[in-house]
Amino acid sequence: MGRRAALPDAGTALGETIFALASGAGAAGVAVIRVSGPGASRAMEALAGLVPEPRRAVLRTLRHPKSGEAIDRAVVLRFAAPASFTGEEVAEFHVHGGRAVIEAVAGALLACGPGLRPAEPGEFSRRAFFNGKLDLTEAEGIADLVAAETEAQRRQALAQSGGALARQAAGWSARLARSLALAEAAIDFSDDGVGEEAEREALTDAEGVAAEMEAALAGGAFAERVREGFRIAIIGAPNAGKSSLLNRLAGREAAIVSSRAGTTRDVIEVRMDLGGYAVTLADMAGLRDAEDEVEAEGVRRALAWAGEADVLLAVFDGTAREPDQATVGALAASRAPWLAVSSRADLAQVVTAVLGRAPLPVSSRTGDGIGALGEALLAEIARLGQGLSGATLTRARHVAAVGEARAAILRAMAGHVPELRAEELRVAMHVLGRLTGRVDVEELLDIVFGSFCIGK
Ligand SMILES: Nc1nc2c(ncn2[C@@H]2O[C@H](COP(=O)(O)OP(=O)(O)OP(=O)(O)O)[C@@H](O)[C@H]2O)c(=O)[nH]1
Ligand SMILES: [Mg+2]
Repeated sequence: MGRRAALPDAGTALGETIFALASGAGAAGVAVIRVSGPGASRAMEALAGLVPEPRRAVLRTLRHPKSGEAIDRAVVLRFAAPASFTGEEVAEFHVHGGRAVIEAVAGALLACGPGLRPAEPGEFSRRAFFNGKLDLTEAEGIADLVAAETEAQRRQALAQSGGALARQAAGWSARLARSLALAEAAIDFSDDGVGEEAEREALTDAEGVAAEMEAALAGGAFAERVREGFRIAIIGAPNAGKSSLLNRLAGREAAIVSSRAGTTRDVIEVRMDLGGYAVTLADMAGLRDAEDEVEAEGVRRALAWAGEADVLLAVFDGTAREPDQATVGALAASRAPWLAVSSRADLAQVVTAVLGRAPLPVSSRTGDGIGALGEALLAEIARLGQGLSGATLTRARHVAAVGEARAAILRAMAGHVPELRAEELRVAMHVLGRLTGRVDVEELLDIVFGSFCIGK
């Protein structure tokens, strides 16, 4: 697969040697300081007094290259170009993970002389990209893997960093290239009857690609949510028990609870891991025509947040004679799936049905029903992903590019002028190239690598 970008941009001085802490900040058993570039072996020689065989770990005392003072005993390891993460010469110092040790190693590396400097955020991955080790989507997958907090995020990021989307896009590109060749043949041979058949074949193939893109786009929203977290809005009447439920689910007193109706005004978001999925659970103002100006603003914000939610969790006061009508109305009007609970299950329950469904009884006081609620929420989230083929479009950028490419193919299929058809297929390929970084990449690099932390 030809992954090489057209040209390195001016901001990437590939001749320089960079270094950074590759492991996390804060005291730890081991910290890894990574050096990449043509001066990596020289830096290792200067600090460790030897350049070991590639991929052979050696225990050495690191010393300051000028003063000779011992810094730490460390495992040193090197990788020879191009068989390294960046594709360059790479040296790694595995030191004890204390702040002073890390500072001293950084100081010693700087003392090695010019040409060795601290890395910018994302610079290691940027170099890997320029050296053809990763395409843009794989680099994004690595950033996601580093940021992954839940199982679903980890699995998705691992697939992406391993090239799931890169392979899919490359497959589409190759087929479009063939369609384009046929479309061009149709133009060249339009006079001798070969044209029509070639053109039909070109379109059938492109049509197949467009259909696959459509399936990927359908899974895109889900994949994006896995990455960013599903949004669950807790709605209900004032005093229904929303904040108590949030606190119970979160396992901490995130929101103020009181017997006064209209306590919560701001939207209170809590991030949690729900059975492997990242979710943002939001408690909000109770739905009513509030007289109080501040509460009315709270209700407005609640409705706005709920309008964007992936799942609505409606809390009905289980001891009330009637389910709250404002909440029932919100559920009836919602596009998102919803789940109803009746609160205060430790007291006598009266509410039996909401829009024809039995609400799940929960008690935030005793914890009864909370486990079942967690499972029901998880099932709703899993249902959102049902029937979707491989979730590969994990970012808005991917969804936009594939959507654009698909639109171009559809225009190619609808058009009647062979020259314009070929041009639309070319547009589709170009857009796919931008997705993986094979063309037109410069403007994208800062977006992709800007979110990396230093050392990645
Ligand atoms: N017995 C019992 N009381 C509960 C339960 N859940 C909430 N309450 C009580 O109901 C009252 C209202 O609870 P909140 O959680 O503040 O209700 P809310 O829906 O957030 O109310 P607003 O923020 O005003 O909209 C408080 O006095 C809680 O202690 C429960 O499971 N059992
Ligand atoms: Mg509240």
